[in-house]
Amino acid sequence: MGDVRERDVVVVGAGMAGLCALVQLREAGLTAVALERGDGVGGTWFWNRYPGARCDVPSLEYSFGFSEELQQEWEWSEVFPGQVELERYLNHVADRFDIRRDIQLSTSVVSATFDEGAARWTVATENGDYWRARHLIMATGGLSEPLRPNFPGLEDFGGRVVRTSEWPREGIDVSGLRVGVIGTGSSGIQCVPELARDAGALTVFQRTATYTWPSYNGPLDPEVQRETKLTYSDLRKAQRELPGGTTSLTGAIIIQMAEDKAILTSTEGQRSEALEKLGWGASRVWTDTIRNRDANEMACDLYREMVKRTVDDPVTAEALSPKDFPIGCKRPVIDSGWFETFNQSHVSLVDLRSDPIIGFETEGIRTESGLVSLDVVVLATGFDAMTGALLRIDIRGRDGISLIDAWSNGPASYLGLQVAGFPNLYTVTGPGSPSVLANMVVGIEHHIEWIIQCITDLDSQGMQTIEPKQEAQDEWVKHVREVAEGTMFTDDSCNSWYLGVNVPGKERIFLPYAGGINNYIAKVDAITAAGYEGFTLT
Ligand code: NA7
Repeated sequence: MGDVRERDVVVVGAGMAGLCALVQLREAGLTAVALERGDGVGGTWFWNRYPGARCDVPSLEYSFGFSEELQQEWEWSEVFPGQVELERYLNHVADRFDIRRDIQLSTSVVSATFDEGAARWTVATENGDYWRARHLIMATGGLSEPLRPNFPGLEDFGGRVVRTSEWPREGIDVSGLRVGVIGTGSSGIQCVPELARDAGALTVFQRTATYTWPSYNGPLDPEVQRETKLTYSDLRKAQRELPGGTTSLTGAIIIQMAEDKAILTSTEGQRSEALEKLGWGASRVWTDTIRNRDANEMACDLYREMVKRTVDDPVTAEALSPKDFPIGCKRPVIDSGWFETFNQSHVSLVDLRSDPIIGFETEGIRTESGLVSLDVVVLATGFDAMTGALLRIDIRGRDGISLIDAWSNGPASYLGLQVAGFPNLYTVTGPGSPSVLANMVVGIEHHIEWIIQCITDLDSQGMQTIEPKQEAQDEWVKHVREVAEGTMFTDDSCNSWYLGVNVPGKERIFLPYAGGINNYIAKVDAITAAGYEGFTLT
């Protein structure tokens, strides 16, 4: 082993969670380093720089609340922040709090091993560096390990292939080019209208149609921003008291969209009225669609009616209408002109259900019905969510047990924060925590606060390690499963990345905690107040 550098804490990742951790670790008087794979900070907002990349939580709420000065001085320009603005914001955070000196960029962590005798983690990087620390914070992000589907003949393609999650900094000029996009999740749906603007021809290859709602994004009213800032701490408090961690009604959190109305008992007249008044929103305002599949199907009908009204070509409209799974099973997407884009004459859809991809050829993509000639192919094919980035690293806890083995039956954790057998290892917004089901920034800040409080408490009590008791972890895993049961998240027809089914071979397990971040925070607070109930401190 070469040079080994020592800190109190090693943080893996310098995205939102890593930056938040560094600022607060420094304030708590702890030494830390963040090891970051990218050559810049920002995590998700560093990598996903494809045209149209935008957050689905409003900017005033998708921002840090840990510093009053920061939230007062930063000015957001749009209701929903785009990637460029978010990356600029996160760079500002790094500069403002002078944390760049604690960040080592272009550094991929390959392994982390717990030394029981010394109660230290040793972290090895691809560059051959070693770091030792008492605590290891995995701030690796929930959607940071891209899926790389193996399309036959991909290497033979004569054009350019680019992933939305690895979009080049200098951008790609698609002016006049024939562009193909594979994948119609958030990333595909966001980039298609933007690419269509310049492309000579655009072909979208869709395997599953998506429920997506217009974001109605636009410039942020300066008066709204000013007023929000007058009582920002109230807003931050309110976020933690709501299931989705946001007060926004247009955000991604479907559970908050429900008014006090059941669709099952509604009249046809009421449903038509909802369509006329609310348009796309008509499919999201009912209380009984979250747990009742029949109710949900009625809301889906309203949704499909809107697709029909928006897309000119009936065959394309039919193919773009989601059918076999309920609203709310997958993460709702917000878009800027997705359906309208298909009314442009140079944009076409290939429905892979009826016309599957056979493979790539030099000229383009061959489907059963023929060859689509292409210059550029954009892969918007998603991520190995929530566990991919953790399991890519060879993490070994007590007795050399690997996280891969510990999670061979699915990711088990206590509170989504710690794993039995892996002392002083923390998974920020890990599986088993609300994470992707709530405003991520609220989840991140809450976890970082908890971790730093925990380290401080250990130090003041003369303790070296903390880890969950097996029974407490088992109970939590059971609770996470029970909370999601009976919701659309776990409906048999649901094939979401929340369930891991988009990854070949990944066990079908619902990964995040669906009980609401408000309830989650209350539970964590109670456990902490009871002297870290369910944890072993040594
Ligand atoms: P998603 O939501 O996982 O979407 C990936 C898309 O790629 C989805 O439409 C997939 O179809 C499609 N896909 C994946 N593999 C293939 C293959 N082999 N052939 C054809 N199509 C394929 O990822 P995103 O990046 O869009 O969004 C992830 C999250 O980021 C999003 O939920 C927001 O939270 C932000 P499928 O549906 O599996 O049939």
